[in-house]
Amino acid sequence: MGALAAQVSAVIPCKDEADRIAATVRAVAALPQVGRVVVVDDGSTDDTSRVAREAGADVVRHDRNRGKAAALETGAARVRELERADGQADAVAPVRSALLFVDGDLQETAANLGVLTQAVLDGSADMTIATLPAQITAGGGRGLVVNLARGGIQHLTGFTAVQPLSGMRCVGPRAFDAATPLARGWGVETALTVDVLRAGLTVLEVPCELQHRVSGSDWRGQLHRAGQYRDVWLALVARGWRPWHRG
Ligand SMILES: Nc1nc2c(ncn2[C@@H]2O[C@H](COP(=O)(O)OP(=O)(O)O)[C@@H](O)[C@H]2O)c(=O)[nH]1
Ligand SMILES: [Mg+2]
Repeated sequence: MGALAAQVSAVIPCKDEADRIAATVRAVAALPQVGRVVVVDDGSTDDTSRVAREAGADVVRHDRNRGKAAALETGAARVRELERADGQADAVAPVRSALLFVDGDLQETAANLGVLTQAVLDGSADMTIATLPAQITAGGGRGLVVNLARGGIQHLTGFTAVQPLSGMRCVGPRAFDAATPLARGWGVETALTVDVLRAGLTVLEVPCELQHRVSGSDWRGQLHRAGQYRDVWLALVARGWRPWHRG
C-alpha cells in the first residue's frame, strides 16, 4: 500500500444492499486515495455480508439492526483496529486516516467520490460533503426532512447546507473527534455538520456525480422519512435547537 493509498479509509454502512453493494465496494476500492474499505452490515436479512466480502471489503456485521450512526461508529472503530494491526498507528503518535463515508447504494457512480478527498487531504477542509445532481429515479418526498435539517443547521451554526442529509462525506480525524459520539440513527449527518462547525472546523460541500436509490412514495419510503424526521429532530434538539421558542 503506497503512502497516498493509506490516507483515506472508506466506511460503508448498509442494510439489505446485496444487489448493489458489490459494485459500490469495487468502485470505492479502485479510488487511488482509498486504502481500505470497511462495510458495516447493519443486520441485513439478505446476502449483503457475503457479497461485500466477495467484492473485497472488510465486513463487520451487526447481528441486529442498530441504525446508521452505530454502523458508522462500528466502521470507524474497525478502521482504527486495522491501522493498529498494520503498525501504521502507535500509542504515542497515531497516524489516522481520513474516513470516507459512503452509502451502499451508489454502485458504479461511487467511482466519482475522489473529489471529496482532496480538500481534506490538503488540509483546506476538515469535512467535505458531496452534493448530488438531480437523480434519475424520482424521489417520493416533499423535502420536509431536508428543510428541517437545513433550518436547524442554519439556526445553530449560520451555515446553509445545500444538501444537509447527504451521507457521502470525507471526515478528517479532528472532525470525527468533534462529532463523537455520533448522533443516533438518521440524525448523524445533520449532527456531524453542526458539531464540526461548532468545533471551529471547516466544512465544504463539493458537487459530485452520484446516483443512488431514492426512497419512493410508497409506505416503506414514508416510514423511512418519518424515522429520518424523528432522528434529525432529536439531534437538533440535543444541540440546543428550540424551534417552539421562535415567535
Ligand atoms: N446502518 C444502516 N444503514 C442503513 C439502514 N437502512 C438503510 N441503510 C443504508 O443507508 C443508506 C441510505 O439509505 P436509503 O435507503 O438509500 O435512503 P435514502 O437515500 O435516504 O432514500 C444506504 O446505504 C442504505 O444501505 C439501516 O437500518 N442501518
Ligand atoms: Mg439512497
